[in-house]
Amino acid sequence: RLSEPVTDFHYFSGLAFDFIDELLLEIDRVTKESPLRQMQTPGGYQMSVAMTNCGEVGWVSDKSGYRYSALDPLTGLAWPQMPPVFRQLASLAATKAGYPLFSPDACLINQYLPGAKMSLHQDKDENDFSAPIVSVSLGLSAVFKIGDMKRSDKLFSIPLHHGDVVVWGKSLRLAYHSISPIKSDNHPLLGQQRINLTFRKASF
Ligand code: MD5
Ligand code: FE
Repeated sequence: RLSEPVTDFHYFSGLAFDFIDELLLEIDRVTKESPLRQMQTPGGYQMSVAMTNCGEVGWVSDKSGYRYSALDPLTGLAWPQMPPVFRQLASLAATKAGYPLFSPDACLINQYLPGAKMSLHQDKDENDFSAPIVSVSLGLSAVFKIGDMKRSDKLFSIPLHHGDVVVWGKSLRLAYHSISPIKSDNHPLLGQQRINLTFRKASF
């Protein structure tokens, strides 16, 4: 399927630029309510990426596994609501990519400090694989790598920069992917960090 470099991948360079100020304000609000935290993997490691969520459900990991949860295990409360500007940007990108009905119920907020990475994995904890995933990159740049259905498949590199929005279509939903360790640098707006917003339809 991916013998040709990645298809069903829609890259909108700088699409988030007009939304940045509002996005940063809302990220502050969400992370005050449900703080960023480094979750434990089922294997007992601590992830280098710090995470939180907003929306009806949020992705969590601990010793008993990965899953979506309606409650934040740190606060015991529901996750913060998904801010309208988040929804607006996710819908705009999904519509441009040919998914006008995309209606995310989960937004994972990933914070990468220099050195943080996300090892090769598949996103398979969602119930609805017919929906795309929309991801918004803010702050420091990253190298994203994507393969195919097998861990051993050849990887293609895609640079992700501040303001970029990517829609991963349904034919890529189960492709292996990773984020290489973030290089130490300073971003004029976000400082020494990369933030990624990942919008998903997790429940049916
Ligand atoms: C990131 N996050 O930049 C990425 C953006 C995650 C994760 O991978 O699981 O939190 S999402 C990129 C993505 C999602 C689903 C499928 C594919 C890529 N893909 O098929 O390549 O923090
Ligand atoms: Fe992923």
